[in-house]
Amino acid sequence: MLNPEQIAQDAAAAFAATDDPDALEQIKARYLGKSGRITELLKGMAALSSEEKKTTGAAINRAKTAIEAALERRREALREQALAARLAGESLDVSLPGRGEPRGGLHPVTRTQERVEALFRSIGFEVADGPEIEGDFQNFAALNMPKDHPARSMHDTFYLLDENGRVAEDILLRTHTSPIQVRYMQAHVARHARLGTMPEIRIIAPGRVYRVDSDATHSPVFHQVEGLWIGEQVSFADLKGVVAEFLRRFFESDDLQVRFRPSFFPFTEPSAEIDVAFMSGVLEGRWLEIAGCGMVHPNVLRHVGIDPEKYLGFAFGMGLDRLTMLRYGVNDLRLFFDGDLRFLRQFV
Ligand code: 2NL
Repeated sequence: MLNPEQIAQDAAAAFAATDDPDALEQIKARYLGKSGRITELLKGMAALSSEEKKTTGAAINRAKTAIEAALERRREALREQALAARLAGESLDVSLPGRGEPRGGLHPVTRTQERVEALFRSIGFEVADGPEIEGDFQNFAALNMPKDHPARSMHDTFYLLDENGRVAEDILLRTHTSPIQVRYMQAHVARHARLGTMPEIRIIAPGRVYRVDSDATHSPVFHQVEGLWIGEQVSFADLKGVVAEFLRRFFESDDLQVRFRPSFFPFTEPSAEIDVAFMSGVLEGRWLEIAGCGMVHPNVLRHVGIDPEKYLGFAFGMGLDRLTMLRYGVNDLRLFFDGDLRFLRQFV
């Protein structure tokens, strides 16, 4: 019969001789497996006397424990070897120069919007917001635009489809930012109904709007800002003062010329178009249409629950894209929507 101690020494030597974890487990089977050397020894004990069984059994068990310990030590050593090899492969040179993070920047139209918001906040206007998917009432009906108004046609307005894939006459992409103001007025009226008084409304409503229109000067998505001041004593003179002062501050030009021409909008009466003329630069002396405005139509006030006999006010609207083009000297509207970094980087 082979000496258990000798078998344990053989096993330890065999474990030490391999660097491969899988091979190590194979070798283990040769000693501790079903037909391994230790197992064979245990089977051979059947023939021994009970006195011999005691001493031989103890020797075999010592050998088995020694083999298991040697195996565990070798497993641990191989694990450490593998980890060390992996870490060496992943070594990092912290002295290398960094790759750098490209710096982001705001879109020029966003910069214009933030500038407009800051200027109006500075004279006491609040900035209002609302959904881009709107209802017929908020976008059209409340604004005194009757059912047969051309702006409501599918040639001009993006309508959404219902769950059956049919055009939902009632759900659309807002065609202007007016519905933000309609919602604001409705909420304002509801909030102050109990008090019997109504604080003034002074808001601007900037945002993205949509129309079925696409050429060199029109994009199906563009940006507007509208303004609204409702109170008991708000006049067309206030409108002229606020808008002219805003435009002079926006373009940083104290001598900017501003003129108001009679016009028509369904939601204002009277209505006017606003033109500006710069006193210097490439556009010097040319009148440019920049905004529309007017006194809020009594029907609009009625639709949102404001008594037009007690309150009145003015509203105006202008294109943020157009303001941006004039301020930065951009001549093609489409540049704002292409996402070309060669263009956009110039504004960072
Ligand atoms: C333009 C003209 C305008 C308004 C927008 C307005 C909003 C309400 C009530 C009455 Cl809630 N009016 N907005 C009024 C006049 C003109 O925009 O040319 N925009 C680019």
